[in-house]
Amino acid sequence: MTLSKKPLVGIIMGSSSDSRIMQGASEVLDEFGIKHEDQIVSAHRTPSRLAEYAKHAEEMDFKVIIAGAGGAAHLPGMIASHTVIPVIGVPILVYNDKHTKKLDTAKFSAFGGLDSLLSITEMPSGSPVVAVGVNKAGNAAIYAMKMLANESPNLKKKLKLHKSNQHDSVMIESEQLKKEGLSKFAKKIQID
Ligand code: RP5
Repeated sequence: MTLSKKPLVGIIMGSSSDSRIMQGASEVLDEFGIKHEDQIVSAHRTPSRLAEYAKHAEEMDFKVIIAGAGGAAHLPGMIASHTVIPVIGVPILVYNDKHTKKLDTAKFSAFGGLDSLLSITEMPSGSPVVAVGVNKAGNAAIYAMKMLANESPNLKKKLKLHKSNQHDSVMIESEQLKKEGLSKFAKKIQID
């Protein structure tokens, strides 16, 4: 499988407001040099386009689709019902608010993302969708690459390096914590 010439991953989202979260998937794929094609496909506002997109994804020979949606979150399941390409759903917490730039002042789904998580994972038997955690678009990208890595030793190597880098950064932090003491260390950790 050629991993660089054409997009292997299709990223779709139900609304432009989802792009703030879904960009997390593109960032991770870009970091690993995996090409992706990104589109907005609304299950409720563009239902016919949804079916067309599924055909397009098959024509493009995408190996995996990452689909993010908030609220009732029909998009991942409906795409999965139109194609045999595996679909990874990203349940989205913030939605229906295209004008707020800051996430902390944006509108949230009434059920805190649990609505979209359950909607995506509770597909009836026969048309499965896997899901990552709420807003975890980056994890969807890592999972997609794990699937692609079955056909690419080079990508597998990169993912293993990514794992060992994660290990190393925890070791560095742990050493620092041991040296400074917990109270001093904790004061320095800023959560944005
Ligand atoms: C879902 O409902 C979208 O994925 C988005 O998260 C939310 C709001 O969509 P719009 O009101 O922008 O159509 O379909």
